Amino acid sequence: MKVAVVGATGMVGQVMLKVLAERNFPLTELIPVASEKSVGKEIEFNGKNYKVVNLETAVKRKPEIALFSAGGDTSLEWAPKFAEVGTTVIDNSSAWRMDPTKKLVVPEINADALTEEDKIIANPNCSTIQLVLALKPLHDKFGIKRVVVSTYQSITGTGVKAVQQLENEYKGENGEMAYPYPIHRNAIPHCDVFLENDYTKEEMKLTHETKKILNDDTVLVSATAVRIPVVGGHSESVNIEFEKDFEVEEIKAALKDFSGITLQDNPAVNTYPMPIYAEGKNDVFVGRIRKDHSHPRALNMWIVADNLRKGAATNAVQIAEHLIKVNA
Ligand code: 2RA
Repeated sequence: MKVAVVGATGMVGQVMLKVLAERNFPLTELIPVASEKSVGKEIEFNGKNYKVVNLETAVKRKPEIALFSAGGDTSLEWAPKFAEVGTTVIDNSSAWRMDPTKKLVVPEINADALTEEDKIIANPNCSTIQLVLALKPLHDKFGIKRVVVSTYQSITGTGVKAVQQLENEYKGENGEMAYPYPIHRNAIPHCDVFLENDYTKEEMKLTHETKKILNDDTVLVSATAVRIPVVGGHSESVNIEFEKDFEVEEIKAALKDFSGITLQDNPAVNTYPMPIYAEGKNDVFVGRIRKDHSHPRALNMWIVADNLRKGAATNAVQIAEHLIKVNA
């Protein structure tokens, strides 16, 4: 199987390659795609060197699958061109997520809805994936009325420029700024851009994408997205109001049984999820599960995941794995 990775030299693209290799994805030929300045560079994958090519060349090679992480504009222009030659595109940008004709997929939740007709599949936003994976088993069992989420997001979600800014600030050096303010010793309540309603795009992605993936517009979601000087992953403090009564043990059992979730919840021995330990892992980690004592049917919990893995690359590769399974 020929697989293209569009954006192969970027942060998510590099993790896509790592995850493809780790999971022994059955590809016979890798087509690494990047901008003109990287064309001709060699990328080593599973002991073989592949030359980076541009998008025009990659389309002509007609890969069966193309994993995209190259920004919305590139995806809007090129995903249809790949689809026209029969490629199935799995796109990590926000370009297609809310398109009513495109599926927004977290495999453990809604991959079964995919058919051979789906030639452009949207990978949800990283902060949405980890949230909705934890919500799904609880929504099925107890009916979710409302979610209030505050995120504590890794700078890797912004990209290399942000990581460089933090390193410069550690060293007391000036340099290019990825954020309007210093990120070292700071918390910036501003992820992506502000909209007319005074929410940021990141916050509205959590609201809109969660409804689409759960396939339930009645679920109310209110979000605050904050950037913090952390690299390992995104953390989220989540308050959930349910339709039905519940016991914490029932919540834990529902989470524990759901694929892709690891419970880390034993305050007596300081056990709870943290990005420093989630980094490099593919699961979504849930802990600090406790009743909200201010409401009869509400719960608080803490969700952590590596935003470059389950939040992007691993979820995309898992969609590709599902496609192989169903088309086998
Ligand atoms: C962020 N979720 O963390 C966005 C894009 N990866 O900045």
